[in-house]
Amino acid sequence: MVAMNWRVWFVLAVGLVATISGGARAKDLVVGFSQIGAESEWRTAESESIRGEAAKRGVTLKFADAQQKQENQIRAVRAFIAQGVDAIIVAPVVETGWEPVLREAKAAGIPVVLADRAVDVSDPSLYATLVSPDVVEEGRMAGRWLAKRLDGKGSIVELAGTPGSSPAIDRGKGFREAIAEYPGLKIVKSQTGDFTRSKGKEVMEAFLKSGQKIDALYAHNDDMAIGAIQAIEDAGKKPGVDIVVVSIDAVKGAFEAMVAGKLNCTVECNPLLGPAIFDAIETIVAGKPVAKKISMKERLFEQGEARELIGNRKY
Ligand code: GYE
Repeated sequence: MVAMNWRVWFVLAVGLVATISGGARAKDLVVGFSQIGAESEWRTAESESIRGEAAKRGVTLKFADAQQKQENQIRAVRAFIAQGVDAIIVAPVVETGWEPVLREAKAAGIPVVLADRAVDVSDPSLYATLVSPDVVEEGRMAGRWLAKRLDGKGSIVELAGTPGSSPAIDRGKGFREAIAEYPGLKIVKSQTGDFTRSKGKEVMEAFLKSGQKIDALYAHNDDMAIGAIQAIEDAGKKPGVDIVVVSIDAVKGAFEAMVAGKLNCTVECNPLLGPAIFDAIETIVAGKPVAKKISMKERLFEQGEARELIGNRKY
């Protein structure tokens, strides 16, 4: 047994050093994920992407659905800390109110990766990175497209996302920035539809009943636009023709609505964040630096190209 030569010892020693310095390998990781809920097609696609990527890499994922409530998210994060997970993913429903629980995670030495929505904290070291599309730019893209389509004049109604959430704030901001150059374009009504089809429909019904002249609808996500399209049809008008409709996400449902001629344009927001999130987590637990924000490039899709592209859509 003493016959192990220096070569064998060398291999064993290298293996040991690699294990220690490499930290936990992907397949040993335990990661907690506090998801907002399932309010939209987009959100469901994101959950699937994160779950699928965890399974692919052999990561144990603890998934907690917050049903749209921040207090449920805070409770889930505290439970993950108590369980001593290796990392925590949070898709924060709103921007504010995160400091205390993020401090607890930091004190426990557990890195937090934010998925798709930003938080408003005074100390940026409270989270490791934000993996998210550029939501301000999405709003700008929708605004620029609509300004062109309306030739710089018209009355716009806006269906905003969840109040206090970063995509609602930033998509509102980006859009206003883009249309500011056109004094003939006015946002005549703006109300939240909470990123859901049912609320989008309900609020659009009220907009239509108000008697306000409406040339276009800007919805912060496709689901609200799809709900609103139903309301427009119920009111005896043609969505996509009598009222121009532009929204954000580019989910399958939006492509179907474009093929049907009811939605005019959707700006892509990629929900397939799983690979980028777990790349970041593996880098962080290996003790290497990551960028504070990890974004992806996106484009918009118009009605005319929907039929050709719908078959290739992954979400
Ligand atoms: O656009 C919307 C959703 O946070 C970027 O949340 C995300 C948004 C997405 O429910 O559909």
